[in-house]
Amino acid sequence: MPKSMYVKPEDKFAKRTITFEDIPVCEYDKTVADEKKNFTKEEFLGMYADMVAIREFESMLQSIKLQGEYNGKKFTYPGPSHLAIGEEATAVGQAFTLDANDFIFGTHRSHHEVIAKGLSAIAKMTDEELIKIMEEFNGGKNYEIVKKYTTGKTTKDIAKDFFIYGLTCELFAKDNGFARGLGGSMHAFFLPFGIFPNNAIVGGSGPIATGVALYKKCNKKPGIVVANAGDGAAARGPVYEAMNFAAMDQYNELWEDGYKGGLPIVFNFNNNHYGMGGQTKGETMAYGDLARLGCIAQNQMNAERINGWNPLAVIDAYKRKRKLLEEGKGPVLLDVVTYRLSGHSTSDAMSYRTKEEVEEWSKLDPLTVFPQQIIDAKVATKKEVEAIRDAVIDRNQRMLCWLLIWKSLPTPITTNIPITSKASCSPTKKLPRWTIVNAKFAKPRKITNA
Ligand SMILES: Cc1ncc(C[n+]2csc(CCOP(=O)(O)OP(=O)(O)O)c2C)c(N)n1
Ligand SMILES: [Mg+2]
Repeated sequence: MPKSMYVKPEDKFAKRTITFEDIPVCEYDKTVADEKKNFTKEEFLGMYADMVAIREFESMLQSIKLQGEYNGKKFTYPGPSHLAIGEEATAVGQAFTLDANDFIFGTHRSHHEVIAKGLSAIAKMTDEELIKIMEEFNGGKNYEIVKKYTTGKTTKDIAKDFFIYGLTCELFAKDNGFARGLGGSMHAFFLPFGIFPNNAIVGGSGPIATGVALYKKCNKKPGIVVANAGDGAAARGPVYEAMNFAAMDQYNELWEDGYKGGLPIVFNFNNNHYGMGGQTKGETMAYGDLARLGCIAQNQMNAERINGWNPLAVIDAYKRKRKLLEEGKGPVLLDVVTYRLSGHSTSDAMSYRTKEEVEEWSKLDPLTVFPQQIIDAKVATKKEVEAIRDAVIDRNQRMLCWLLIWKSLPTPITTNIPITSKASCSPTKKLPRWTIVNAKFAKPRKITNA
């Protein structure tokens, strides 16, 4: 109620037109060859490696969920499985520019965002920082296991094993999970890497992330906040409330110097065109294009629609939008075009879309297109690209070996048993080495979209 803002009748009744700025749609269309000078070979291959890490991790879950096995080893996974097969480039592009001071919040479908953010944080942190995190988490228990069984030669490789192991344990409800196995697939998080808890309430990330962005602004903390949400979440009231809260006029009109400007937050809509079986554009929504929703704010939330199947397009957008957020010109809305090749969950019969539609998208699968661009641009050879894929598959297999070892440990609700106990729960005996050898898997296999 600022009396300084006098409500003048003649202003309120004045004849005028409300205008809007054009909203860019998929303007960035560069390839690896076009961007060869702006990224290193390591960076291009790193993007691909992280995309494969996600695809393979989720293919593993899918295989265990549907067939009860992964590469010949039997497992059960009774938890939820909202896979993001097809949406990997979207997450990797987003995470590429983010560091541990940038916080992400997610949804029921967020394994991809978690993995991408974790691997990106590892790539950016120093060895000392990573070792400290590994030593401190869970009283160092996870690090002990990782050190013992990792094949990683560098601290970063060991940290990747540590990270994927903690996530795997979390999903399989094991005590060594990042939330002691109590959160599971839809609530995974790891704060040291800036990964905040995901949330199965559609649109739930919006208001929570906005609160954190307000905290960052008021306390002048570094970094930005990303509220990941699906296109279906754009129909949810709390999401609009959050976007309005993040863009309120008072930040510019009334807040004192040094604190002016909208909140440092990106409302990142992963627009896969479906909310379960409902098609958003044309059916359940009124927006035509999701990016239009930015018009709830005077700065149109710097809204833009981008190609989420090109990691380079997502990186480009995040670099530009971060600058705006740092200048106090937030919030930002990104309508990130993507597509899930898998079902809404593994029990989805996909009766709401045709086989032809999925096949057409499959032909553009970033997991095929991006590595081919790397090879065509002579950034790396086919052999180098394939070696990356094999290493990732090998890591997943090792993670499951480790899980297999600890598989008979009770779930966290009942356990206090030290982690050094044998699979049979003998409290003291250390695991014999042969358990690992015995648990070896078949040779790396080809990645499919199945
Ligand atoms: C408030 C709320 N309503 C309904 C659901 C059930 N539900 C779970 S996922 C989902 C669809 C969400 O679609 P979208 O936001 O586009 O995300 P996507 O699944 O496509 O990644 C629905 C309706 C829920 N979890 N929370
Ligand atoms: Mg959706």
